[in-house]
Amino acid sequence: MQFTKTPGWLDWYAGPSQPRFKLPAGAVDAHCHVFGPGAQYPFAAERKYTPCDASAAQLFALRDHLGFARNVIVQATCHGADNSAMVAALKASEGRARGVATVRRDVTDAALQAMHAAGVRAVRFNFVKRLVDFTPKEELLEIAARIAPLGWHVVIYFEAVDLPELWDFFTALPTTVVVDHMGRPDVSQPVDGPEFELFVKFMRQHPNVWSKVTCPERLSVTGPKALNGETQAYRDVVPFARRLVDNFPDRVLWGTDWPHPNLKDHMPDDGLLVDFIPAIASTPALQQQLLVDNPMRLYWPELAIG
Ligand code: 0GY
Repeated sequence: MQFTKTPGWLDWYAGPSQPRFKLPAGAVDAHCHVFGPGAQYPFAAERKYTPCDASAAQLFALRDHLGFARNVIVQATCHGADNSAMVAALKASEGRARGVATVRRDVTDAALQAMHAAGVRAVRFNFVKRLVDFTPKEELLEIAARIAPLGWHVVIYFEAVDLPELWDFFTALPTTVVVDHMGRPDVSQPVDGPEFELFVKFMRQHPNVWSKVTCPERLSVTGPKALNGETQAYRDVVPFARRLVDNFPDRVLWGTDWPHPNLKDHMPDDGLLVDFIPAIASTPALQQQLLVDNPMRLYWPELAIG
């Protein structure tokens, strides 16, 4: 099947730079996607965007170029609940990738078991209205109850303004809960303002909640350019991510978000994204937790040390 990508959609950055920051041995890119290729793994009828192709082989080439050892591949909404592209990528990784799936309530136990064998360790519940249609919360709770015995967790994606309304649902989930992109804060607001305070409270009061300190390119208003003598790209995102890394060093994850769906103004150089890491995890010990110890504990517990 032939697909035409959504107008204005930027392709992922070919030829990323070599990061200056050297990743610790065993680092995990804990948030990335594969798209198709559409001719082999068609995009879902219910999708809200049509991406460019971004194959498993291209993801693994990026992994090796940047110096990561492993990937966590998150099912993208453009594939709906057909996890076959993601699962094929897990199989092709030969144990170096784990997956986060999207499932509906009619998923069979056999399908869950097959995904587990391939390396899936979580489901994603998405509440970002531009990406998905509404799924009733009782359906999601039913899914959560079915995946919990497999040792899987739930990844949640939502906008910061929706946290108050979703709070009771999130805190009722029976598993570890991993939040995508810090709950998408409005980084033009103060880092100690009410919106982000609520997110910090969410993590403080609920030790089963983790956060990905990801997507500066998606959250930033100041953008990638250094301005007025500043040398820090995405500098408005730094205090938010840093606050989470400093306060919850054993419950944060980092990933590239390659191939960066839905970006229309600016496509990041993934090498420069890696160079952003020391700005938010300021010591080698914090970097080791963020990039190795935490993702290994969550996705490869059988290999994790300590
Ligand atoms: C991300 C962010 C986005 C998209 C998706 O599954 C997706 O389509 O996650 C977004 O548009 O904010 O994590 O890649």
